[in-house]
Amino acid sequence: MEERTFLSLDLSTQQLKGVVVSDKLEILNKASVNFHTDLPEFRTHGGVIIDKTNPHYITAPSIMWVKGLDMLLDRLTMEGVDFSKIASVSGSAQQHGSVYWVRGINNTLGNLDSKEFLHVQLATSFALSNSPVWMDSTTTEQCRELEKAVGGPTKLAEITGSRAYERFTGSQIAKIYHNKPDTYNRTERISLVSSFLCSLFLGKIAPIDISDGSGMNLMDIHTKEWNQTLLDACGPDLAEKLGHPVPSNTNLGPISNYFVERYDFKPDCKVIACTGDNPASLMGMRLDKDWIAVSLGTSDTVFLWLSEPTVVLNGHVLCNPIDKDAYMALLCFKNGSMTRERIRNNCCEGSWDTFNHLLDSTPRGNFGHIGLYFDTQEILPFLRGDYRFNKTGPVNKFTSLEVEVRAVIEGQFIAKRAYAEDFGFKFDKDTKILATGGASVNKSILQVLSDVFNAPVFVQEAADSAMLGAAYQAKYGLVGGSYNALLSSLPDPELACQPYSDAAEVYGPMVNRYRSIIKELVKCCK
Ligand code: XUL
Repeated sequence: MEERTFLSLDLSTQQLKGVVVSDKLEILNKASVNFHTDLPEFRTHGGVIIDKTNPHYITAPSIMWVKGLDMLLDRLTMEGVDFSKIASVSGSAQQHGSVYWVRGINNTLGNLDSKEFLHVQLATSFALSNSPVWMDSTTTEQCRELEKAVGGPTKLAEITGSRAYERFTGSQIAKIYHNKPDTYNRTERISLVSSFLCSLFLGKIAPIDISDGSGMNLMDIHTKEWNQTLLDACGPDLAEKLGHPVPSNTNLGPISNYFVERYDFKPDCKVIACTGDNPASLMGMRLDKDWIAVSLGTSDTVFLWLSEPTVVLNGHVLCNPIDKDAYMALLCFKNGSMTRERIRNNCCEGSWDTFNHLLDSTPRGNFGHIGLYFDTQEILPFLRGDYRFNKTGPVNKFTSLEVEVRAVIEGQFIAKRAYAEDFGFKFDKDTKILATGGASVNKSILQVLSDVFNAPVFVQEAADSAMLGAAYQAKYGLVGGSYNALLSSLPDPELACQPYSDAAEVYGPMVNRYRSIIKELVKCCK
């Protein structure tokens, strides 16, 4: 029997990427389409259009994503992919963005001519040509309305896993209904970016999966159904426009004929529900209950596996894409590597070697100094600017470069631990940290991470963890069984460092001190 393979796509902000994996989940082929450089006719910058008069209004042309799909599949063909071996397809996409399909869309999607490009045939299929994306922040008014509809931000967080956020889809849909009622009325179905991608493969509108669906401020994360009060607060007949949410590993049926005829997929190749990039990353990193994943990139993110949902006003609880009865916590910190690089440039003339040397030569706890550095408006905590403290109180400047270097790294990790604890994550002897992202190659930084969390740090080659997670989902959705057993042939993460024996003693009190400092600062800055 010929070996079967699996295909997954990741429709991220800047590019559309695709990967084919073997039955053992090893990467066989990859390709990508960069929206800015490969599709310049859409005039995006980094895949998005920032409105000239309102920089908070950020969208992407839906048809550009459609055109990207044919381009990507052609590139995979050039890479030697034999689509007839693909047993199932799945995907991940940037979260929160919304796509507005015109009436009659199922008829169009179900009757595509394989001799024509998709973007030619779907040119008039969108009631709104530019999809609002996660970077948009124009819906503050609608956010307050949504919170009011259910009795305040805490109540909304209790129901949906998050207080109202501008980028979440509910307030975005409400804005379209209020500002463009004609567009709303011409819309038969609304997809998330992930379910939009899935719809193209399926040849009909695909359901929204519960993990990405929990990033909309519309779904009750306990029942996994839409909350009618919230739907009504956004627009009429919204339940019909959204369709019924499904578990993330749902096998939705065979691939559309368009792909069978144009690319030689087998008619029984299956389409598995697509999900958001953060849930897909959780799958790609193979996170389990005792693990906490820390991704160190442009923005730093922290993922936790949650057995029960917690109510928090800082951060998000999403439905878990692997186990539909579990949850995941997502924490986003906007000031990650850029801020680390600023301090490196100021203190070490741009050299990581010097930075690491200074970091290694200062003691854990930094002589009681704490530094908080927020180059841009931070989400957690809601602050901007630099704040420095010695043992007794605020100071304008630290006395040495090494103190500043240790302060930026300790401050960032103490914040992550404090917010993870707020989620109810208990650090104990079984806790393990999985570090990913650009800065996870830096052992000196990882040692501080290990000490602050008092837990061993492991590393894994997790570039493209969202796309790999979706590839694992393609197989998992097809064959079922235990997710961990399915992935057992993949290499385990490697141990990078262990905490020093005094770590708990040093950082326990520092986390408490951090909490009181933040409380005061947030009060002052209000
Ligand atoms: C998460 C979020 C981003 C996008 C990026 O809430 O807004 O991480 O998913 O693709």
